[in-house]
Amino acid sequence: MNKKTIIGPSLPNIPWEDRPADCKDVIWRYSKNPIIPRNLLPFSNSIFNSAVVPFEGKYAGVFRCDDKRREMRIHAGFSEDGINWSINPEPIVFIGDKEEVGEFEYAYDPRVCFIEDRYYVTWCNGYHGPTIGLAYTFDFKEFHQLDNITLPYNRNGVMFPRKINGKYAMLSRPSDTGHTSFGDIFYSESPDMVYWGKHKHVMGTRGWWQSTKIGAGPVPIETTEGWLLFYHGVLTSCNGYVYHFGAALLDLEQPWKVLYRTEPYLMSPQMLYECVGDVPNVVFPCAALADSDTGRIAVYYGAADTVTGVAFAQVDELIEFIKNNSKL
Ligand code: BMA
Repeated sequence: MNKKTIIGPSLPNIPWEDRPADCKDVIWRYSKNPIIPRNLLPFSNSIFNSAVVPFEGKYAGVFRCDDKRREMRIHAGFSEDGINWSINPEPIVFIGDKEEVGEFEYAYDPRVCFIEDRYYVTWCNGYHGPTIGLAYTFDFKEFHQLDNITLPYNRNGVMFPRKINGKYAMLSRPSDTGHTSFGDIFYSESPDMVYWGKHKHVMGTRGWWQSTKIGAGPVPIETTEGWLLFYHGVLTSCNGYVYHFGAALLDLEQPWKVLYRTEPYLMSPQMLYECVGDVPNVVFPCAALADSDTGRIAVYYGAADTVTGVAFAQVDELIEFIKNNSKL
């Protein structure tokens, strides 16, 4: 049945639950959300906005764990099934940190992307303000930190999983030092993961749920219809920011060209664990798994800056929805 829309490996053990009979949405939540509680670690205040990838037939990931001092650190974790996680109590200590890259200030909102032979981690790295940190690992035990890939101030740095036109490629969202009230998504490329340039505008804010700022979410999924990008969109209500997410399809060889983009959101904060927490009314996707055999997709998202949830979609249905509900 499946048309092999996803260009990529099969993932037979992808976490999955069928859509509930009473759900009409194109994306649906796992019934046992949140999968990671805020207090999984004895000292953790919250575990959210985290990144998972297939690893050695199972799963590994990098998790944002804020501790009870409210310091923001990232930790490695492992799982047999992508649902039940064991997270290292010690934060990642980067090799190359300090001497080469500068004093540690904070680390949050990681993304993990397998490119060629290793896993690259990008995150919001405190270096005289928020910027995009970069490290690689082969085993989720040793992490080698490289130079920051943008000047401050920037957030939501997300790699593409393969070179595009012979260059590494990433999306990022220039910002400011605070709770930025603006933000568009830009594309940059690099021959070597060090020097980044040829910056291009991909997409900006627009009405309603994406009117204040937008930012790339999980590593884009390559499909026959373009790069499938989940992205968050923020509106400013009388009670502050509200974080939703939608999706876009980007041209495969010129990903700064947006082919389709959802006018309605795919998910807004509606469940108690998305509306109540340290920052109410936030769904914030940072990772997605995809199985090219079945077309199944699992999206991992932070809820209310407190816990982690997962939601599911079928790629063909999702792409049809994006195309039928698109406004550029
Ligand atoms: C952003 C980041 C995210 C967070 C969101 C909502 O600026 O700090 O980590 O989920 O705000 O608080």
